[in-house]
Amino acid sequence: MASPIRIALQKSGRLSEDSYQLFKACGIRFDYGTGKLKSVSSNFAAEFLFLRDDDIPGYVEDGVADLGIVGENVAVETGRHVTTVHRLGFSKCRLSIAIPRGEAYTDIRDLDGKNIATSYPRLLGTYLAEQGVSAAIHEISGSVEIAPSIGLAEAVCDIVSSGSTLLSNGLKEVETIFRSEAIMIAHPALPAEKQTLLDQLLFRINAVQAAKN
Ligand code: PRT
Ligand code: ZN
Repeated sequence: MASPIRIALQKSGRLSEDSYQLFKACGIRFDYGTGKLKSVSSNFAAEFLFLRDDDIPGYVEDGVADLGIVGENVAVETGRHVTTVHRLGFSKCRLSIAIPRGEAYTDIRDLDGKNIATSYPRLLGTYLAEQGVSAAIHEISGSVEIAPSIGLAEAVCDIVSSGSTLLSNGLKEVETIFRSEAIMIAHPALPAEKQTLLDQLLFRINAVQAAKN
């Protein structure tokens, strides 16, 4: 039997359930949600690793995993050299800049010289450079939305889905800088036998997606 293709999935979070359901719909069985870090499929040459989403692009770049499912926001932010092989259509969200609700806002130039707190310094830095805006980026790893109320920054740049987190922190969205969804990433140079397994997997995923539409 071919050596299994190794697929890294988020252990526990917003991508986990939909990632599992995708493989299930493809007819690929494996143990999930048991707390184990690894699981071997009983009916497809695949082995699953359960990891934090932020670590997945690095594992795929290094070849520890052949494939992974992550938010495109994380794939781009980590700057790892991986190939996007499929867009999966779930976990849709956007990365947006927000400011306190009471502040006036005309356009992006209003952010010149301001402090912006974010967990996405690379994506934000690229966007500001494209717009010709010079602002100070403060990288923080969580609870970004409280930064303005504690005087850490005048603006934030964070993931938005429904908008209710911004609302409950007295913030308003003023710029959308990136639109994201879950994507399947692959090591850029898969050996031929793994590429064959990836092709079989993508064939099944396309069939599942076509049946939904
Ligand atoms: O533990 P681990 O590191 O694996 O997980 P994590 O906590 O870093 O990630 P997780 O599970 O929260 O998110 C995984 C991916 O889901 C993200 O990288 C995005 O691609 C996608 N996604 C979709 C979201 C959201 N929607 C989302 N709403 N990621 C985060 N949020 C957060 C956001 O940071 C903010 O705090 O939800 C809040 C905003 O939501 P609304 O609905 O109030 O606007
Ligand atoms: Zn994470």
